[in-house]
Amino acid sequence: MIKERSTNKLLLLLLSKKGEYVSGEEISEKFGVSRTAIWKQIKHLREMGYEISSMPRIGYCLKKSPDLLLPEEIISKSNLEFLGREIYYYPSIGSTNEEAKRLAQEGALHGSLVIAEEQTGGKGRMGRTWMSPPRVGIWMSIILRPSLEPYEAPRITMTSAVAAAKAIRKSTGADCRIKWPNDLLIEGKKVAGILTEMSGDMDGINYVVTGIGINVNNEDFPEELKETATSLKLVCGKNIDRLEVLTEFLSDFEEYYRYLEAGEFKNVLQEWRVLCCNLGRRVKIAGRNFALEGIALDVDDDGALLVKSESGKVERILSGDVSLRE
Ligand code: BT5
Repeated sequence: MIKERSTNKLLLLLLSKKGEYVSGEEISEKFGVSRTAIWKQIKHLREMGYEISSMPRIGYCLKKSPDLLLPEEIISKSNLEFLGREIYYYPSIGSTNEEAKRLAQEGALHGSLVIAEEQTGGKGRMGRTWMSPPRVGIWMSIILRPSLEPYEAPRITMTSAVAAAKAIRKSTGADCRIKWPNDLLIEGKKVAGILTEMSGDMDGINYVVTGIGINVNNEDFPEELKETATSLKLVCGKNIDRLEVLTEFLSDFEEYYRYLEAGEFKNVLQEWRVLCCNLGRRVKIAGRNFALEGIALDVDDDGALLVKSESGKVERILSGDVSLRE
């Protein structure tokens, strides 16, 4: 596992002038380093997959980036306020949520991001696994220190769901829908999942980690997921730019999170309702120790699903797995 690295300033400069030549002289003056040191860094970037052309006496020009979710790529492609002030990037890790919790315990800043190209122990809810093969998806966790009460934490899952559904819709045109409580579906198949974990006590929330997994360029799934899972590539029939989906998601997340912090959760909820595919439909719910069938009427401010059961009674469901009946 490679530890988080400091931002590569040369890469940031080249990205900000993508397609243009930057002279060796300008680089060496800017960063106070020798021409040889620059050459070594260029060599390293090329080894990572960057296409950089060099012309004697003219300089270096970044032509093409590899398909990697590097912090420099995210920074240069987005205009974020609090997200990504710290970005921890890993080519491979067990679980970004586990790493984010560890970093949060150590004091990582509100808005820090933990991103991996591959997870070897990706987690779903209730001890389930999340398949996260290398370089095809967005496997990411956000560390938050919200001024919410612990019971309001499900609002963060809802905010992530709205932001992710919007980002997917914008960057692919696909009809991505939210399935309560934490799934995103396209054509009835799961394209993304959210896992929100919280640390808090009677006095309030210490931190929240919201983890999101989006299947972007997966070409197939193991037998047991074939019927239920999909990816943006499978839906659109072409490769999708992971960085574009990710940066859209981050800017949408910031937009909706602002409502959350400003006490205007109703704006998020309104979007959530429009995007949700459960409401008004017959659902079957499997909870940890209950099962229920009925009509999903609505969600409330705490993220609970309101289900009208056979007996006519409206039940408030806080967690569980939903299957759509008709
Ligand atoms: C979820 O759980 O859907 C939450 C997934 C969260 C994953 C992110 S990735 C970044 C962060 N770090 C982590 O370790 N996790 C988060 P749940 O609703 O319990 O669904 C899990 C179920 O989805 C599994 O039991 C499988 O049936 C199915 N599944 C597993 N991998 C999948 C995939 N890549 N695509 C679609 N379905 C999958």
